[in-house]
Amino acid sequence: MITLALSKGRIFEETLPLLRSAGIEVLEDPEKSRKLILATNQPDVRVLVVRATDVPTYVQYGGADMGITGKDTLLEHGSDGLYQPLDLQIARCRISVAVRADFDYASAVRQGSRLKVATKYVAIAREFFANKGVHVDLIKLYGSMELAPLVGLADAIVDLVSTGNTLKANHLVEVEHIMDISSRLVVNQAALKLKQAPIRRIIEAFAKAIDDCHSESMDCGSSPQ
Ligand code: PRT
Ligand code: MG
Repeated sequence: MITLALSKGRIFEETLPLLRSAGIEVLEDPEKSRKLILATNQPDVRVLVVRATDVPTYVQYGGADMGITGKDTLLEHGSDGLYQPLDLQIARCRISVAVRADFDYASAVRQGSRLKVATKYVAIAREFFANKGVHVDLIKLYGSMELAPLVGLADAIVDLVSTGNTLKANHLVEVEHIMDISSRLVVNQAALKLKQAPIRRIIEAFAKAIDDCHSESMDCGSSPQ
């Protein structure tokens, strides 16, 4: 049995075409079913539905053999014990610093002010501002980061941006582009040894699907714009 951990929403949706190219069809829709273990048309492949931030944990401890997770989650969680054979180039976005449109970020940085930064990505934010030599007080949030500058909880946020519509709707502007993000295939290292043939088959099918997608310059459903 091969167990693949996925999160509901964009990662699940964008993974379906890759699974299809490996001959795998998921038999239930996680948005409709309450089941957390979904069968596929392959009797020896099943899908676990877990929170996006829990995917690396399931794979690390062998609760799943493989999983698909954003690079943001991997950087924040750490990737000990995880083999990362492929950048799937799905669920693409960027991680950025944003502030209220009326906040003068450039002068705050120039003057060496201490910034209050709200984020779910404490590790990524800490490293980014340390490299820049900016002193920050980090405030850990679990969602809706965009709200923090609006109510004076923070001067800035570090968050994912794809279309930029959420920032715009909340009168926030992007002032730093920290890095580009896409989703990675992660594999449990012990599973890779014990179930080498079926796992390799899936990795190769995914790799071929990504290649085909790029060589034909098709819209592969992963463009944020
Ligand atoms: O929702 P939950 O708390 O369970 O977990 P999650 O938010 O971590 O999961 P999910 O499914 O929302 O995101 C899973 C992964 O998708 C992330 O870890 C990223 O790698 C990737 N991804 C790609 C994104 C986005 N694009 C994205 N736009 N994740 C979140 N967003 C957010 C963004 O932060 C903003 O608040 O979507 C909102 C809309 O973005 P705009 O710029 O298009 O308006
Ligand atoms: Mg979410």
